[in-house]
Amino acid sequence: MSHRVYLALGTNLGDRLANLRAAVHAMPPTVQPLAASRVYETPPWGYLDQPAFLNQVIRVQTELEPQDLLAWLKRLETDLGRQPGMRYGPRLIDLDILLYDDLQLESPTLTIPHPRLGERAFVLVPLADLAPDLQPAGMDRTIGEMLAHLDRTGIQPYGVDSNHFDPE
Ligand code: PH2
Ligand code: MG
Ligand code: MG
Repeated sequence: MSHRVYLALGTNLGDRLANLRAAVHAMPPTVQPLAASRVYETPPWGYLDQPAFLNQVIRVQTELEPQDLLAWLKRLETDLGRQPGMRYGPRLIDLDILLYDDLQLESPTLTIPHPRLGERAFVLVPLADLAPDLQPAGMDRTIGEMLAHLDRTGIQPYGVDSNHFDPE
């Protein structure tokens, strides 16, 4: 069965745009990107003394179950050159599962929807490019409604608009 999944991409080390592109192109054959938000430059959140991030959200179609998808994403982060580092600290590439169909899942290694989704403008701004009216499982507001309550100061579209595609 095919699942519809939203992934958050983040990077603040090296050639950030190349890191995002490499991640999208290196998805395993079982994970097909269907749409991509614009790329945004975003001020660091959580730990402030680090370079600005680029963030993007993509919609993918996959047959992988959540834990298998997570394992693939972790491997891809490592393959792309990510080194272990501090929580919320600088990273070459971060690939997080935001939403997986209407699934609600809580396990020691994975929580879906992403537990801090609603607090993070750097996730909601790109997600709203693709799905402003989507109401995540177990939440009482849409992406657009959650975003209206957040400070999006300093978040700017970055680079060329061809990063953005959404055939729907
Ligand atoms: N990721 C973090 C911590 N802080 N800040 C921004 N702007 N973008 C991120 O992707 C990000 C962050 C840990 O995953
Ligand atoms: Mg993250
Ligand atoms: Mg992560």
